[in-house]
Amino acid sequence: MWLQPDVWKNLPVLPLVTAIICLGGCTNQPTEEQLEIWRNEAIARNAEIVADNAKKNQPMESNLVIQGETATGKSVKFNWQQVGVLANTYVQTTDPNYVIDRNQVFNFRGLPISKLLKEFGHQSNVTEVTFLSDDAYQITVSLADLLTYPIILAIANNGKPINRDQGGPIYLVFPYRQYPEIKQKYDESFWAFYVSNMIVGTEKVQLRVGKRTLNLAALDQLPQVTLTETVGYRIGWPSGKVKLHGVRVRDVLSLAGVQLPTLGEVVVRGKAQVYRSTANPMSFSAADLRECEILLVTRWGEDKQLIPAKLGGPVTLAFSSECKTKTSNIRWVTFVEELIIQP
Ligand SMILES: Nc1nc2c(c(=O)[nH]1)N[C@H]1C(S)=C(S)[C@@H](COP(=O)(O)O)O[C@H]1N2
Ligand SMILES: [Mo]
Repeated sequence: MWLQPDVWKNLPVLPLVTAIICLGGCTNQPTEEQLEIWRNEAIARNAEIVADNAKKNQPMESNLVIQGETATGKSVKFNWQQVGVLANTYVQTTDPNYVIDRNQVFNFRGLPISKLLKEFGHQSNVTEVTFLSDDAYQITVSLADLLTYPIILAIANNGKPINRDQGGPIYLVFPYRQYPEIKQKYDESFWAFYVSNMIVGTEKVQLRVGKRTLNLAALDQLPQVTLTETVGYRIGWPSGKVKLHGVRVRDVLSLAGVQLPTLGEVVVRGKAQVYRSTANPMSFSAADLRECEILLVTRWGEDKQLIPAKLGGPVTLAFSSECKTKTSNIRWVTFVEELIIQP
């Protein structure tokens, strides 16, 4: 019986090589013909990888949402075409993430954040703005700096859309060349790739559960639980254990009048694209909720301060490191917006 070609491809290479060599009398030298076949296979596989990467690197389209403590408190969503229209500001600067040549100057075109802030306003207590990316990466910049310097959400570089491997389609760019002082304050880690949300100050708690939307006062009615844990994502927080205060996901479900079926799951949706994937959702079973303290936290520290956007607030999913859920890939979720019941 002959193996089908696609079966060949999936076999481990080494045993196959040994087998073929031994058929030909157990020398250690593959024949010229065999080498030629392997060479062609390698070339074909390589072409496949190159094509695949090219596809992944297509500049993609992205929406941009501006929200939080804007003048009206409402959020605005721009589609890709509207983003393009707003991108009327040019910044010539080096790019600290262009490691091939850190002195090379690029001409970025993007949306001027100072103008967006003036257009949509901000409440008087606001001191910072947080940018969130598709991969849930987030960085926070002071409002004063955003109003002072031409910091832009770039969508083009030297006249071309920005590929994903260069931080596109929307890349936060700082005017390093014109304002060297900005470089001291905001290093390359502030150049956020694939930005999707600009959060002015911190949003109000608005948690969608089934048909209900719960605010902070509603969550505060539930039994309060404190978890002392090292925060499960790499932003803003003090290192080591911190006190997190919130409510149990299972209590939130009952408050909203939602029943979780015995074999059902609750999906925790965060704002970032990675938390909205339907293929790989962050979900917990009824058993997880029963056996673990899975919390939605809104406050932290000894003085129970509200969790600001800078730390992934106002609502963050947290659970104990001792919690053994059936799904091992669960992570802490920032900017939790919705609990979805799946039967
Ligand atoms: N969306 C997003 N932007 C990001 C990051 C990231 O993980 N996600 N990493 C930051 C950091 S820490 C640095 S140093 C630079 C370069 O990151 P890289 O070395 O992972 O390419 O991009 C910044 N922007
Ligand atoms: Mo970094």
